[in-house]
Amino acid sequence: MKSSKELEKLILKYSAALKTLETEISILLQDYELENDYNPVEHIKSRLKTYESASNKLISKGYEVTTKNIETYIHDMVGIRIICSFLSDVYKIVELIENSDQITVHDKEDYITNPKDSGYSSYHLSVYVPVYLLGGVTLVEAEIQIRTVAMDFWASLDHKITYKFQGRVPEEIKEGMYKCAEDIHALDQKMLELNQEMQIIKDDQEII
Ligand code: 0O2
Repeated sequence: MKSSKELEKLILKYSAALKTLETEISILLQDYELENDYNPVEHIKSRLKTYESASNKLISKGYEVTTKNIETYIHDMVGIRIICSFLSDVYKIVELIENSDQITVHDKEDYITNPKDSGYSSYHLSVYVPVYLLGGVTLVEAEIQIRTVAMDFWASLDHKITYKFQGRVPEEIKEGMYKCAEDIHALDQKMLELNQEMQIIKDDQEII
């Protein structure tokens, strides 16, 4: 199946969806910055899930590796990660995307308010983006992850640990990571408060 036209079509569809999503998000953010003189984003990463990674995910979920099953059961073939400085920025970006006419949000998971058992923290939006191909328009599923720099630091080490131990992570490392996730949450709160205090002092000085 790997070299079939069917698979090439699927990859074309996902690549087009990624480009549409990147463009729409970039326009929304530029417009927000013009309106508010503030850019809530540190950086953005995007990726198409590899065929190998999609196949492994299908196998781990107990499904046969077919293009149909990739379309049905893999919800994050197209992925964008938006990294911001402050907790409040995460929710600003969620609101921007929810109000977009191009992107349809069909599911959201607030792992910041309700972190995963591992300690993983991030805001996930499952969305549809329209893709125009010869046969007409199709809605393609994508996942947008929005998180702070600190949460991203945690997630990237967690990803390395999971990969190193091939999923069988020793208990003491799991506990250490959970503790770090708690510390990161407290740090994000403190940084947000300091930023708000700084803003109030700056505004007062401007009035004087
Ligand atoms: P990768 O390599 O990042 O693509 P689903 O993926 O929707 O079938 P699930 O697990 O309910 O199933 O989805 P969820 O919770 O939205 O998580 C999807 C993605 O979130 C993962 O994709 C990771 O990117 C990230 N994620 C979730 N939990 C963790 C965690 O404990 N640690 C880290 N580092 N990332 C996490 P993939 O496909 O698993 O991985």
